[in-house]
Amino acid sequence: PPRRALVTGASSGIGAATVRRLRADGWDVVAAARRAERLEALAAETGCAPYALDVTDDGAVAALAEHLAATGGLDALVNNAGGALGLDRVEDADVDGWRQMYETNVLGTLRVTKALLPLLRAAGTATGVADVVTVTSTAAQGAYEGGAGYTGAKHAEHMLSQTLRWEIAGEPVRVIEVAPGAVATEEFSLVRFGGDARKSAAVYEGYTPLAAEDIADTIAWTLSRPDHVNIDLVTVRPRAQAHNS
Ligand code: NJP
Repeated sequence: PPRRALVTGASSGIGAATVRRLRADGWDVVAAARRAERLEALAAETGCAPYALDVTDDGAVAALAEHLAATGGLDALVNNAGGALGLDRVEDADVDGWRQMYETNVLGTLRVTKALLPLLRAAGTATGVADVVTVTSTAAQGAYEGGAGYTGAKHAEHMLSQTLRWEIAGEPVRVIEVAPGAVATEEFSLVRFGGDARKSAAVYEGYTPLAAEDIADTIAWTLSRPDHVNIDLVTVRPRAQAHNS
């Protein structure tokens, strides 16, 4: 039977591209995010299963775990929901923006990973391997002006991923981290640059950002390694991006 993956933050950007790629690779895919109408369109296009989910909602995440348990379990989790808010200098920081960013990126990834690990462990035991992939950022690799909230959140996700790997080493669940540089998505275009992603990024930074498909390719590659291989951390950045913002 096809293996089954859950992608969070599947309604746009890297998540939607990952759903398309995994479907093309023959996976059953549950596509989760808050914007249900976008998921319906993605389902019509790709045959994925749409699932309305807010990763900041404990009850909703528990219900997701029950749903997956009752409908065939889970072989791979892609923790992708997240984004950058409050890209301000520390002295101008918006505390509520930071709270929301940590709730989504850090605690969202923790909540979903905790809730689904038993299912992944069961699938890995039955089939040989299961996977947790977390999308962090080059922002987890250094400081930049205005980035304290986002770099902190992505550092926390990085440490969650690295720590979990040690804690469950020896079990049939791989723990993988994919760290993108600048990717042309809604986050990149709307939140950071307020316009067309590729154009504004090129003007702003002087280079062409990655496409969401570049990261989807990387995620699919990590999942397709032989069972005994764990890709711990892959950084993918635009060729000319020389810093971590
Ligand atoms: O952004 P975008 P990306 N519950 O805005 C979802 C990281 N990253 O693809 O809920 C559930 O197109 C939201 O869905 P919705 C970045 O930090 C990016 O660029 O419907 N889902 C949407 O599907 C993030 O972790 C760049 O609003 C929630 C998705 O998240 C990941 O890549 C660079 C949610 C965001 O899609 C994907 O971001 C980098 C919630 N509470 C790392 N809140 C980059 N683009 O340059 C949001 O290094 N979502």
